[in-house]
Amino acid sequence: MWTTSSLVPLKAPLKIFGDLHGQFGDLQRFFAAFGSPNAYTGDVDYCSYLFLGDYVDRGKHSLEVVALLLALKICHPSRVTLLRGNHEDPQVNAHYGFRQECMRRCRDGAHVWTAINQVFEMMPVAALIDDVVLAVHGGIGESLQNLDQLRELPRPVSVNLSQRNVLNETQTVLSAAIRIRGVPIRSSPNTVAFAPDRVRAFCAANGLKLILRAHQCVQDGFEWCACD
Ligand SMILES: [Mn+2]
Repeated sequence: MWTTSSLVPLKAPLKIFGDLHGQFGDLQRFFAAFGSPNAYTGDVDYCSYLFLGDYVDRGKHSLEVVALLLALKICHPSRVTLLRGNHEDPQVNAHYGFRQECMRRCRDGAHVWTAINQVFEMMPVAALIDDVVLAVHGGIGESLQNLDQLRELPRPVSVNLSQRNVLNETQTVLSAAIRIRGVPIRSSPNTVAFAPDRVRAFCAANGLKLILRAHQCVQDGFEWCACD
């Protein structure tokens, strides 16, 4: 992760996974249904895997999700990309389950929790697929203007998402939420909303066809937004 830019260049074909949130069973089901990064039975020789962040918290098996994804990253470094989500932050995952899981299940839980959060600080925040699809966990917020701003984001970085009113670009990309007409956004101090007009303008200015994101739950598992 250290050797790549904060905006990772990727090539299709790709399989892309949204928030896992400690649901190791769901990750196993996805791999069983769609193939896994496996040199023997899988398709990792011609297909890449992109995970959009929020590996920990909420579910009961954050440790298994993180351990498996990091092992896959080590086995297939150029084929597996792990982006950072807003829960890859100690200020957040101390409160939504990951810290408690480490303390309960590991002999030296505090050390495990701290060490894994140090890995999170190294994760890139965005990927650019075939130069035309931007993938991020949260979105583009209100202030992001171009892809160079993403490429230049510093790492390792502690973003402290719990802090009010001091959003930097990394925080914005990780926690931005899209405002869909008629659907209110759960307001929190670190939510930066962006609307379909921003999506269209950002795509036009940067030669993009699509922004691909996770972070917000939708009824059918995926949803199109801001399409003409
Ligand atoms: Mn999220």
